[in-house]
Amino acid sequence: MARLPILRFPDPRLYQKAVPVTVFDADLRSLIANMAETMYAAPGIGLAATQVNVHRQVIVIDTSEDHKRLQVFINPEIIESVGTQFCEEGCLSVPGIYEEVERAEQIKVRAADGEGRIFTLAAEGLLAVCIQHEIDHLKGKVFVEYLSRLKQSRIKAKLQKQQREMA
Ligand code: GNR
Ligand code: NI
Repeated sequence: MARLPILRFPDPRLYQKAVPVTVFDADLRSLIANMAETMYAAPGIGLAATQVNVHRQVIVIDTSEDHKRLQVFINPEIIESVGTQFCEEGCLSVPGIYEEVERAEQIKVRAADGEGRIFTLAAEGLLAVCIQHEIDHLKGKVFVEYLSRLKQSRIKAKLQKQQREMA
């Protein structure tokens, strides 16, 4: 297992659209294991392959307290969404920024697991928010794009300053 470097907003590679997974092999299982390790180490409650510069439709999520409920979503699709909720979101690709975003309250998602078995899952609350946030990453969308342009440019400036200070 290995920790993978996470791309930071506004890295243009975060805007790439992920392609569906067609082969469920050892390579995919190793990507999933490395993404899980990277997410737990960060720490975060979700990670999309896009964030580690792999442009395939792979998501890992664990919203449990004890880090024992890893959920894997390959080629996920939201097939139903109901209601709205507002949640203060953060993102490992936008470190230190937390902003309120509107999402569906309840969703049904269809996906494959790491072995290629199709399942559907009903989710609400934080899990539903996280799934929507991760599916956005696979489409090349970062949560800050829901914010005003003024907020977006302030966030860009702040992260670019952070990067300069680290260099
Ligand atoms: O760790 C994360 N926390 C979080 C909190 C509220 C809404 C969404 C998230 S996802 C985020 C990890 C991440 O960046 N996933 O792409
Ligand atoms: Ni994110």
